[in-house]
Amino acid sequence: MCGIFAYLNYLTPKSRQEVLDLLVTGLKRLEYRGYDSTGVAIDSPDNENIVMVKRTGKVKVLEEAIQEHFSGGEYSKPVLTHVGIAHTRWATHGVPCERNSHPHRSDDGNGFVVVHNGIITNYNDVKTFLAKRGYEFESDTDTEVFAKLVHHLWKTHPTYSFRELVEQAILQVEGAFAIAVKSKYFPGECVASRRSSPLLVGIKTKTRLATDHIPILYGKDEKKLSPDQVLPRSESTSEFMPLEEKEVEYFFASDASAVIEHTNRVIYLEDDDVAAVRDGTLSIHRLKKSLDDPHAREITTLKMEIQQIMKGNYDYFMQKEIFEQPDSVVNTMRGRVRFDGNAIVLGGIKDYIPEIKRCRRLMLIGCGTSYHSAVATRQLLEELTELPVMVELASDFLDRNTPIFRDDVCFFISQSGETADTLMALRYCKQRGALIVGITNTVGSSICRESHCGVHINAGPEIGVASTKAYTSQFISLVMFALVMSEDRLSLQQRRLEILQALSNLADQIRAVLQLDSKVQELAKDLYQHKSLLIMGRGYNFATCLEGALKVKELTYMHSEGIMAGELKHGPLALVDDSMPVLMIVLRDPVYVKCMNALQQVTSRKGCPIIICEEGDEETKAFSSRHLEIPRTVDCLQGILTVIPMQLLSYHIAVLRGCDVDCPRNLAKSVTVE
Ligand code: G6Q
Ligand code: GLU
Repeated sequence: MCGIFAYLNYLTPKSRQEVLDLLVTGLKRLEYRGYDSTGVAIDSPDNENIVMVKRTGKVKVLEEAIQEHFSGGEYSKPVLTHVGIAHTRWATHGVPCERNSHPHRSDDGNGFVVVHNGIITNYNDVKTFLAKRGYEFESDTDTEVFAKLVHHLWKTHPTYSFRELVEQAILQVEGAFAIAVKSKYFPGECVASRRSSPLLVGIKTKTRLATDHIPILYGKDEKKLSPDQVLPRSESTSEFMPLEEKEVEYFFASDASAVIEHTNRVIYLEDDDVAAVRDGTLSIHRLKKSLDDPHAREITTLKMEIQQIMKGNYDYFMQKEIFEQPDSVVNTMRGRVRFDGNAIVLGGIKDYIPEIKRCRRLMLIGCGTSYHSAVATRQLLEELTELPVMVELASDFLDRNTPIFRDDVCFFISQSGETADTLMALRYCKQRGALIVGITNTVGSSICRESHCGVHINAGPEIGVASTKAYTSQFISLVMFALVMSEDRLSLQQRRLEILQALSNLADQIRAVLQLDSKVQELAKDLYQHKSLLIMGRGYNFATCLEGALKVKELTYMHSEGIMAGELKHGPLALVDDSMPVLMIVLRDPVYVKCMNALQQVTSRKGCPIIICEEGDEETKAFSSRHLEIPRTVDCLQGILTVIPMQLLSYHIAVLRGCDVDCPRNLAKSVTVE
């Protein structure tokens, strides 16, 4: 999810032009997170209103628009106190366009404006509630409901403070958010909050902050609060700073890369914290006090450089994205899988399910890693939909002029949503009357727009050219579709419950597999000087072999091949000897015996395979001194867990070989040419 940046100067003279420069620079520091549109909101020169500029495209486009709209005279006069908010958007609800860009407003008078990262999953309910009370919506986003909800609360609770209005609003919304809100009715105030999306507050004062924490307040404590509990005090006296010295600046941001150049003193907000600045004083509030709640939020000192902050504690974006997968798979399921009721709702295709159930066959079409997600889920789709399922490489599908019929349902899987081969295949099928379903990570992309319906995988922007978290989110999205299709099949309910249960454990199990990182790094040292790596498996793990081999090829420039273990005797076994690196996936699933058979074929030719097996499987481990043990999950989800070691292995081999992990040679993140 993308970028929030807000800046509040209190008794610190800044012109609106300087504030806008700060806001734009803050967005530039967040560009690396990926986005499709931008926007800012500041006080109007007459201090009576709020003015906004929003644009699709790069921050540069916004910067040019700001220079066009907000330059000269009034904007160069310094103001002592001001609040500006800014946003880079990665669309989840509503295509990238000016109308859908943030900030979003409560009414034509810009009474309240909000910037939001994340997904408000119950936005339709909130929208209905507000529409019944006369609110008209101007965007297709989920975010807009928040601005209007705060406005509605303001109208119905005139005595509420700004902080209380926002607090009451976040009580009503579900999903993930990081938000910053400003209002013309509360000049000089800013309120921010988060739930499942990151948000921090930077503090900059003329004198060193004497305090290293901000107390957490509950309910209406702020009226009882003694000044020294919240005012940053100068070091020199035990009193809090006299008014004229209370110059202070606050920075609200999605991550520290946007703050570090201004201050290294930051507070990382926790879920459901509400941070409010009023009269230059920062206070942090929580609605409910729980036993393990600390009494305060610590003001930490950043020690990282900007570059490092952008990648978190990781050296490469791809590495960061591998480790994001416990969270990205949850985001893919968020608001869709109801684990309590074992129900699944895919809003983007639910109206088409009856038509899909009557179709002749399902066709899954994609390229590269996206194609592999189709291979990975084909067997489960056949099982739960009881329909024929074809998986096709888009390029080959077009070369063959594959026959397509009106009662076909064609899925187009694409992280970027712009891959030329996949898009051409989509248009080929659409011309022939098939139903088109897009499975993409990019709202507003060509494949997204040209599909009749679809599922947004919500993996968040993927920066590394080699796809990792998008693969597992595509995988999960197709599994969710299979579960939706079998909702009314009595004979499949037990199977569905088993899968839903496994989905609820997936994030923790991915975390457990990621713990193997250092062990994988050791294995990479054995492999990185070789010329080739054979990866063997079958059944639900054949896709992992294909995907693992692709990762090795594209990241390390080594040859690698995913081999169907059942094919060994038909040729590939000739490659095996005591010097050929082999990795085998052998899990306790319906094809375990056949995989053990393949393992014995390899070891009897003096092969020394690395084995990916289930935790505690002593029988399988006995075949090799090099093994990676992964947690047990339902067979159709094993591919999520077995691909992680492959992602890590290809990463570590690439590092050892000195390759550019994020931008492998000859490759692009989106192949928009055929
Ligand atoms: C894999 C690469 C590449 C990608 C394809 C399809 O790591 O990223 O194989 O999967 O080029 O791209 P889209 O998913 O964007 O269509
Ligand atoms: N869901 C919001 C939208 O689609 C915010 C997306 C984001 O995180 O940028 O506008």
